[in-house]
This record gives sequence, structure tokens and C-alpha cells, in this order.
Amino acid sequence: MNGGGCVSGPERLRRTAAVLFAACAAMAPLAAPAADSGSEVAIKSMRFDPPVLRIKAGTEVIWVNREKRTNHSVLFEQENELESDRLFPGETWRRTFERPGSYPYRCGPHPDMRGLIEVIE
Ligand SMILES: [Cu+2]
Repeated sequence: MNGGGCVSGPERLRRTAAVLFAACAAMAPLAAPAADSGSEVAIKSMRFDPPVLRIKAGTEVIWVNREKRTNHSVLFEQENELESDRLFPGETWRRTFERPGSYPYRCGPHPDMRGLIEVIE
């Protein structure tokens, strides 16, 4: 360095790139927990959120009823009507998806509430 604190254009760019790279590298570990919490489906305002969730085989999905008073269920009609218990506000239900495929579901008491779990390899 020339010690004067004056950085030429290309040098400044290089430094900026280095800083950005370092920032990205530092943020990378944060991405993993975010992916994990991505296996949660919130039930709120009469909707499943997210309505479509893509996960890897072997992932456990947890549904959480975040309503104030409404109860719901998670019903897989195409799988012998596999259904959770009624979930009251604050309650959860879990299901692990071992095989790749599309798993559409709806809410038992509210047929218009629909969701889909897409399981990939
Ligand atoms: Cu419902």
C-alpha cells in the first residue's frame, strides 16, 4: 500500500469483492438452519402456509396451528384418508415423508383449505 489512504479504482474493486466474498462466506452457515425451519407449515387465517412445500425424502414436516381460535386438521384423502387429530391453536402434528412424490392434502373440517407436500430425492 502507499500509506496515503488513497485507493485506486481497481484496487478498491478488488477490496470490495473480497469483502463481499467474506460476507457471503460468513452468511452461508446461517442458510442451513433456515432450510431446516422450512419444513414447517403454519396454519393461519384459514390457510396452509406455505401452500406448497418441497422437501427432501426423509424430512419431517410439522404443521402448527397458529390461529387464535379455529381448529383444523391435516387430511390426506388419497392415502386412505390419513388424518391428523384436530389441531387446536398452538398444537402441532408431524409426519415424516420417506418416499419421493406429491402428497396433496386438505383440512378435514374446511375442504377449501388445501396444501401440497412435494418430496424429492
Ligand atoms: Cu381448517
